[in-house]
Amino acid sequence: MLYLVAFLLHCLPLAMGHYDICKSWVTTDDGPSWEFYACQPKAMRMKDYVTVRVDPPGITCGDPPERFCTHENPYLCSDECDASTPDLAHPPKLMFDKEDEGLVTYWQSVTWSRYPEPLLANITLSWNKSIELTDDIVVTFEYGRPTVMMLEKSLDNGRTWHPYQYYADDCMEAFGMPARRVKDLSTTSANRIICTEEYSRWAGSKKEKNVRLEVRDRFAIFAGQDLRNMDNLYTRLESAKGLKDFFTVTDLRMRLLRPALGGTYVQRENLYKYFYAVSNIEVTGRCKCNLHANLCSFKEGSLQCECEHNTTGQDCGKCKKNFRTRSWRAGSYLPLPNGSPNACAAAGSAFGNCECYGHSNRCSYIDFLNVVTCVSCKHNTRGQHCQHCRLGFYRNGSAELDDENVCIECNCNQIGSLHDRCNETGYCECREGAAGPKCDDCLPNYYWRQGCFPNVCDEELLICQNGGTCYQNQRCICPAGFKGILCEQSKCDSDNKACNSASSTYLSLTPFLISALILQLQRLLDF
Ligand SMILES: *[C@@H]1O[C@H](CO)[C@@H](O)[C@H](O)[C@H]1NC(C)=O
Ligand SMILES: *[C@@H]1O[C@H](CO)[C@@H](O)[C@H](O)[C@H]1NC(C)=O
Ligand SMILES: *[C@@H]1O[C@H](CO)[C@@H](O)[C@H](O)[C@H]1NC(C)=O
Ligand SMILES: *[C@@H]1O[C@H](CO)[C@@H](O)[C@H](O)[C@H]1NC(C)=O
Ligand SMILES: *[C@@H]1O[C@H](CO)[C@@H](O)[C@H](O)[C@H]1NC(C)=O
Ligand SMILES: [Ca+2]
Repeated sequence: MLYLVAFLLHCLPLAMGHYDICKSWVTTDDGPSWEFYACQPKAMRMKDYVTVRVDPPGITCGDPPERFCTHENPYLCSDECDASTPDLAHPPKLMFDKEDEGLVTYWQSVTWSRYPEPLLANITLSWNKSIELTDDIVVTFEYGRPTVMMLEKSLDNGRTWHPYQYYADDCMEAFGMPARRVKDLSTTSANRIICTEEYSRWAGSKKEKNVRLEVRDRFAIFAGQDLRNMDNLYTRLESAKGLKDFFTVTDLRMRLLRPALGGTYVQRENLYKYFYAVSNIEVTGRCKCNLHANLCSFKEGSLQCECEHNTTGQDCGKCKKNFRTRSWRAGSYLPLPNGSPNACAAAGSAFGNCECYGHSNRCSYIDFLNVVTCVSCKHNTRGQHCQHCRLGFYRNGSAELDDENVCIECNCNQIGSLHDRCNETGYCECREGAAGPKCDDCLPNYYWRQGCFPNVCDEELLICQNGGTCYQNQRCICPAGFKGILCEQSKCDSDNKACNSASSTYLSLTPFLISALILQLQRLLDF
């Protein structure tokens, strides 16, 4: 049986091509069952799914209509761009259309009439989906390629941008970078950001039209010419995270910084021949599905992986609900040639029957207790199944047990609370006088000073005696001749008659105040 499984594992995916299928129905001695494999979608022409934006506003030619010339024929300015006439308009969508044979269609910018102010344009392509490039990005320019441009990329739907490649006829002058070629890169520098002069020099506007980001040449560093040894490439993509990310994008931006000059300096007397014109942008890649899908479809305006292995999300980046027995993992190209699916698993499945609610990857058998228990529960959980919250944390009522946010820190005030544990609704246990869910408030008649202390006095009780005044609820400031916490004691000698009488008056008048005093003293002593 083992032999049969091994045989099937070995042959089926290979018969289909590399990582093309996610599962297959196989027959073993134990009967038929599913086998699962690491899988990825086919490469596609990504320009069919892109959203484009051209900046700044007004950079597209034709509004108002404008004449332009070519470098070959600089004084025969017979061409015209007019946005209101379909045949003469050059909107951005013409960079992505299917061209009928012989008819080249292109987006075109305004001419450089505002020279010497630079002629700048950004072309931003967005997919709202992570894409792994599988072939060169090829941008086709009509009427000459820019002398200076750069390519940027984003991995987070345009929130942050990073340089991808610099292009100039003189890299040192334009960007302060030495010129390099991808062919000269090595295995350790395959994801280096370079400046290249290969695509920016004047070669006649008809001859060399393309500007590339060389993906194949970079693959070839590992897979050899003709990309024969893809296994070696996949092994490298697996072990070097930076390398995989290098070929992954959600957005691309071309920053056009200086147009073609026709091999000479800018001629101020004829600025109608300087502009950008792009007829095609070819981006070939596959949806990034973390090796958990072999199909990627265009739904509701966005590409989406059709996730297998009980994963879900736009990139199959998490486990489906009820399949979070262990933490999510991307599928793996390794071991060669078929990889590992790293499928998400439901409770009670092959994972030794030990449910950890996705907070642990590992179970361990404890011999003397004869139990299997989760090891190193994450997300502040604990317990045999990571089903409890660690001390000092409480259960998030709106989160499922397999949610990363399932345990919330108690955050008890260290001074106001007895310990850092709390009850199921996050209430801490307070010391005397303290109050509030976190014990950082004081009860009425208490004041906060490194903890809650009982008020000795306050405005309403007017508890300070013999004309004493209350200071911040903490003590009575006594008039001359009186002392004590409530100024209840006379300072007079006992053999002074006048004093004795005053003191006895006080005693006889206010037995209530004495008991209040004793109460307050008791509180202070208890504390
Ligand atoms: C192009 O995008 C960059 C950011 O990547 C921005 O700094 C620049 O101002 C933009 N240029 C134009 C012309 O919109
Ligand atoms: C991006 O894709 C997500 C997931 O498919 C979708 O919910 C969202 O609406 C999309 N955003 C845009 C701007 O298309
Ligand atoms: C996913 O879950 C279903 C049950 O809903 C199961 O039949 C299938 O085998 C699971 N797939 C994997 C890869 O675990
Ligand atoms: C409780 O869990 C929900 C669902 O995951 C989460 O949105 C919320 O932020 C969590 N609450 C706290 C206080 O962490
Ligand atoms: C937690 O303590 C607070 C305050 O003592 C109380 O109101 C609440 O009912 C307690 N919650 C539980 C679940 O015991
Ligand atoms: Ca076109």
